[in-house]
Amino acid sequence: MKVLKVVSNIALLMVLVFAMVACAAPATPAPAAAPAEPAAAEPAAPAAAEEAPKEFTYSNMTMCYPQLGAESDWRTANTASFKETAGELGVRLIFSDAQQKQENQISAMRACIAQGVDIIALPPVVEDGFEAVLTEAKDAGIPVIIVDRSVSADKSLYAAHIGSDMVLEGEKAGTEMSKLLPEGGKIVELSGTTGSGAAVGRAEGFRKTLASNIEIIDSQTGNFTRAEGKPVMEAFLKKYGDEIKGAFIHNDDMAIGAIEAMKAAGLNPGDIKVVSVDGTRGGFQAMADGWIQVDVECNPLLGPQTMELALNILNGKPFEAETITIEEVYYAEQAAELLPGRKY
Ligand code: GYE
Repeated sequence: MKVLKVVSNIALLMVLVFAMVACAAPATPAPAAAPAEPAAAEPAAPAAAEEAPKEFTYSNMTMCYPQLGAESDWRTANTASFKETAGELGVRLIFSDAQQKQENQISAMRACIAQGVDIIALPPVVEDGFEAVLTEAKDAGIPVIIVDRSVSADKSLYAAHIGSDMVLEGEKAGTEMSKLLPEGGKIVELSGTTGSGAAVGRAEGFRKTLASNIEIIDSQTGNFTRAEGKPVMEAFLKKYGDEIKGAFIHNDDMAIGAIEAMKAAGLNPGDIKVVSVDGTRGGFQAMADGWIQVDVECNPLLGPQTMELALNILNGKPFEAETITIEEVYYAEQAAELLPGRKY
């Protein structure tokens, strides 16, 4: 571009000199706008084209995805879904990993706003505290799609939400736990990241459908990771021993950590009835091995739908403000058969 400009400037000079010599015009400086031809040589876009709204396509769209972390197999699959879809469609994806820290996620969003991306897809680590940065995006004219977990911010601050109904997942888990413990009994809860839409919704839904003869004697967070799930279960086992008849665990990674603790304590599969969430391959394997009785599915493969939604938003086409992922409930008996077909 620079070379082009230099060449066109030289051309402009030559034409000017030629015009001056040919017309024997007085040697006064030529007004800048005088030569019509050389001006046309400048590759300036006509004003009208600037005013026309840009037609977005996958290949001219830049999407920012400030991922919240890499805490679970669910998250790994979610990241892969966005990266693979972007690669296939030709979308330019600006990806970052906030390591489960909200301040990192907010900084990543601010960097994207400063770069002038076309759209931001945000999987919020927690529900509260995104108002300021969402307002900044809105003021900059950058639409935001909330992906996966929810935010507590006013709906006017973002364009759409796409993800699971976490309350419904909790309700399904509560129903299943009630079926697993018809006689009732004491159970524990290993909850997800404190303040996250996933943990808040699942806890709420679970309590709605749980039979009244079942008592949640303790609930602690394992932050959605295997590493933190294991010590939480160890502590529960130490404290309550064989009083524990069931465990509601908010994701498969924490369940896998908790199973390690159960094995170490000498328990057998099924001694504690486990209801988990996600339906990852790891969860299915644990079901096939008898450690998890029921797995409530939570689908992480949100890349294709989110990118299609983004295109509609950017092009001013009609779009759904709320898209809920359709999900199943899986049982230990089906696990071995379905495991090879699981996509994450
Ligand atoms: O269940 C868990 C992940 O927000 C739905 O986050 C997601 C949850 C998912 O770490 O495994």
